[in-house]
Amino acid sequence: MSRGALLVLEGCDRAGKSTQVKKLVQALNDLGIPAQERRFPDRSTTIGTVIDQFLSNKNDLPPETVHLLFSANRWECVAHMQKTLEAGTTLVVDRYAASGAAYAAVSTKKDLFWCKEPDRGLPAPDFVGFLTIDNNVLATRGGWANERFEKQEFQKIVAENFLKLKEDTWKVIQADQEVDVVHNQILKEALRVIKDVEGQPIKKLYE
Ligand code: DGP
Repeated sequence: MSRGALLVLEGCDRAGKSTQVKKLVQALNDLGIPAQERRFPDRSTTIGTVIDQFLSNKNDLPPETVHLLFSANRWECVAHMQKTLEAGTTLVVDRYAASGAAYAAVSTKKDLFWCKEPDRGLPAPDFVGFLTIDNNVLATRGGWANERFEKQEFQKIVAENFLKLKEDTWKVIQADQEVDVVHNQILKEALRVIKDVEGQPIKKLYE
């Protein structure tokens, strides 16, 4: 049986990732392609609960510790992700390792190389759609939750970090267009990648 693809949407807070993840899963399922949604941080796990408390300012932890917790939160889901992909189901993931490095480099003030290391060996995304949007437009979008990292200056540097992390599997998508225009671009890429990786093994990140 051919495997599913690991598709990731990345971007700053409020870039529209969650909307696009849902639309993509729905569109793939409508086309008869098995696909499931996932998001990181996964706040439903024990580690995710600590992350959730940190993000909502209910606990204080050193930034390095937080970084490792975010990574651990991804690692604890690996077996399930791998099983799902091997069973032929595509995963559409809202944030993954690039968020880990892009955010941690700001909060820990360490370089991106250091920040990438804990995620080395995770299942590698077959595709990363990076939703980019002007920082000032971002600031005017509703739905800010006043969580820990939701500050304009912080988000600006995160956006710069994302671009430094860009690899061949990435596509930069202008997110300040109509929702359906953005969706159609992502869907086109997703269909191409799902077909391309059918017979390929799941790669490991940064290896
Ligand atoms: P979200 O649930 O997508 O709104 O993410 C919550 C916040 O956590 C958001 O400000 C982005 C940040 N974040 C997501 N993943 C990571 C990560 O791996 N490391 C760090 N330091 N921050 C992250």
